[in-house]
Amino acid sequence: MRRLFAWVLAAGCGTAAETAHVDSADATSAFSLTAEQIRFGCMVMGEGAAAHAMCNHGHSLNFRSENLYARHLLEVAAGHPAESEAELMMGEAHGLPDPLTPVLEARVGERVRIRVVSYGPSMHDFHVHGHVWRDGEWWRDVAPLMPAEVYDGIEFFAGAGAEDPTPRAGPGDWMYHCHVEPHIASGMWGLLRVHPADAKVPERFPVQLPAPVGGPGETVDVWLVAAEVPLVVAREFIPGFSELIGMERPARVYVPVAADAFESATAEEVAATVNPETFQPLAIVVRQGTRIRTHLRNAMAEAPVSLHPHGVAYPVTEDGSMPEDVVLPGGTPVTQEWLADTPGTWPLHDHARPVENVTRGLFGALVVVSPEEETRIVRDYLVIFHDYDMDWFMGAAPTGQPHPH
Ligand SMILES: [Cu+2]
Repeated sequence: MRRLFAWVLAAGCGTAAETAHVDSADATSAFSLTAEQIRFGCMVMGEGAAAHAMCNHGHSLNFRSENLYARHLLEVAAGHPAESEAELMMGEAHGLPDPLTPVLEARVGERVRIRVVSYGPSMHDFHVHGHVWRDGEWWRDVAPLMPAEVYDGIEFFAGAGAEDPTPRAGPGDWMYHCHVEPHIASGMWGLLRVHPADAKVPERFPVQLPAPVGGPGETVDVWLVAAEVPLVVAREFIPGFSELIGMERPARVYVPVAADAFESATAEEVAATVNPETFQPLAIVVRQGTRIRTHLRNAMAEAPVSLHPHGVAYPVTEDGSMPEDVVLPGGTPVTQEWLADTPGTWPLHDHARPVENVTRGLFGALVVVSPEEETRIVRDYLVIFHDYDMDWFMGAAPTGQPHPH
């Protein structure tokens, strides 16, 4: 433990007596840190206003945050060398479970597409290990995104090249993450799991995007209820962790429902359809040329909600950001209709109270697929980078108050 103490103290986070102790080999029960000290790996950034401002946001992927720094501390506490974090970036290293963040899966040689969307106040930079992709004249393995920016040109053969299915990286667990380093430490990473080419796998992996629906001339109805649901967003590796962030977060999300449940389902019934450990952001996936007709109901207790799309074609009355587009709690549902004429990945989010609602989870994506893409892509994934502001969930900023930073 001397090494851990030295590392923590070097970052200026208090005295040894306050920082950490390990009483037994059972690290999960004996390890403890104060909330301030484990604050999302902020120790690695030092102290002061800048560190606080960056670390005070829970850096998340698809609602979930896997704190690499907490995993590191746990491994060190269990007696593993502290020098390297590399093993943590692989699945099941030292018996640790897979990250809560999406595990993107494919077999060697299957064509993978990753669509990245960014929400929130930060800049992020998508990076995946072992793979490159083609971007016009350039080969790339990083893609920077500003807030509300989309980068959906990440395509490669799993375990192989961008344009050649000959094995290159091979099977295994490959880390993907935001390359803003403090964001890795505080949760913004996941795994690309490449199975051997002959592995028996499900036809569709759990977080894979659904197959596109609709087509030219067709109308697809989407029934959505905005609801407050508890989501499991982080893991309590270390006692005290949940005191800081809560393992469950009272998220606000769009929940797709069946047409016949749209008007009648109670807030509790809608919430009951959500698995808090696996629920993913809303993804409406259609073929190019489809008319999308959304129906939005508000089952939340107090927040107004709307649905504002990017990229699709519509008259101004269907924008989702006008006063008449807002659905009040218990209010009359709003129907909107858009033409998905442009292939790509498009943000889709609340515009009734965007700072608070989008921070809490009212976002998703429209995915418009061309016939050629539908044939080409075998495994299609959506990764949403976002930050949930800890102050909202720590009670520092009551509902409706201005953003504290
Ligand atoms: Cu980032």
